[in-house]
Amino acid sequence: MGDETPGAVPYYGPDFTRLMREDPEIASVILDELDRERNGLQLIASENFTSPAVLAALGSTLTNKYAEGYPGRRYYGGCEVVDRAEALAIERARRLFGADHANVQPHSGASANLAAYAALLRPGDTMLAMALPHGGHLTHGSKVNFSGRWFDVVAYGVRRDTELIDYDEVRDLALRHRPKMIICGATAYPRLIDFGAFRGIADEVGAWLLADVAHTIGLMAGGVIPSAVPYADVVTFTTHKALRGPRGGGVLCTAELAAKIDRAVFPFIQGGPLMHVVAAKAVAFGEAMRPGFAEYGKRVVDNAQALADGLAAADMRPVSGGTDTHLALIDLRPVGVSGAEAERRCAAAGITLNRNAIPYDPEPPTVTSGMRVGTPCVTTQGFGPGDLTEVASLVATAVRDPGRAPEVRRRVSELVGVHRVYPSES
Ligand code: DSN
Repeated sequence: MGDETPGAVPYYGPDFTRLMREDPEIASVILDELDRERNGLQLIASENFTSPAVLAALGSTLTNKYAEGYPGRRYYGGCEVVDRAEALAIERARRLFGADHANVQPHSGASANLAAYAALLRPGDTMLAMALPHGGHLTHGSKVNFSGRWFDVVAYGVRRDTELIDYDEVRDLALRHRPKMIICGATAYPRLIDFGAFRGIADEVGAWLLADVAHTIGLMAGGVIPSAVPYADVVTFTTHKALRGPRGGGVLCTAELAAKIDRAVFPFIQGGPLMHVVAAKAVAFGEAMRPGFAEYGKRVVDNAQALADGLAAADMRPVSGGTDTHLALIDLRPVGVSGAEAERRCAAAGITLNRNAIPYDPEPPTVTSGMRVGTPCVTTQGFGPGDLTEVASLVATAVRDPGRAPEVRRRVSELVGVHRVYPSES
């Protein structure tokens, strides 16, 4: 601790009253966003509410420090203090996920993927990855992303009848195209991924296996779903989704790839790490190691299943019939409303979710035939499966009957009043 006057609260950074005084415009943005998060239902599957401890680390003076390099081998002086934050983050990530090596510096999931590709591929190499319209990710080879421009991308999808990954198709494509890397992991796939099957296919064709578990790492941390770590050569992830940490990314890998991954993150794709974010990641990993986090993860999944079941009962069809994870992808064609329109109607009723392509979607990505819903946020604020059954009925009413938006909004206000986000005593 610093040499503060005994009994005084040490100055560590955040001082909101000062921000209100010195920059009321930005202070009001922050207060308005807090109000928005508190007063509506947040069903975006990739969002969460971080703890006040994570926010405190984010708002700290660690943001001031340049620390290019890694703990104990930096390119700047004065890194001995921030080294402790990064060493803690690395050690906690390794323990939490059971990985040989962790790199906690990627600024985002996209940066983590870029680093993994930089470590193991060269431009022009072939990668086999899930198509974005079937639930993949921009950085898995979309034409509008660097990955689609720099690599020769072969895409696999889900079967039309089951809406599940077709492992036979993945194997056939791998045998035909001999990719240097196979990527598994998705942003809108509600079912478990068979990492063992992907490992087998990768071994058969001599490919690296990258698991991008940005969405599900929080469920893996709690042991609620099987981990990708024992199977993949490289695991990339984000810290801000079900894991409930600060916005950011990370990479886990085998000991054999550690040096390559570290060199790819810095100096190849990034300069100075965001040390306040690294410290906040350490806080989140520490929180996820506590016994209550497994219970949180289990409840996230129970809640998603209750939400998917409730929507199915209102003729809003969950793709693949349901979910094993934190999210459900909903086919809105049975109710004759586009994804874009459903997103607008829900927003008018105080419910935030996103339109999303469904597999074989006839509509363009700006319109879509589907919506994606997820339960990390509402679970953090204390909702249980019974509440999610009611939330499903509120979503269904908002989507089907926009004239009832005020009534839905009133009930949303009551529910979020009971399960308050950032209650003042937290
Ligand atoms: N944009 C994230 C999501 O919402 O799933 C993925 O990067």
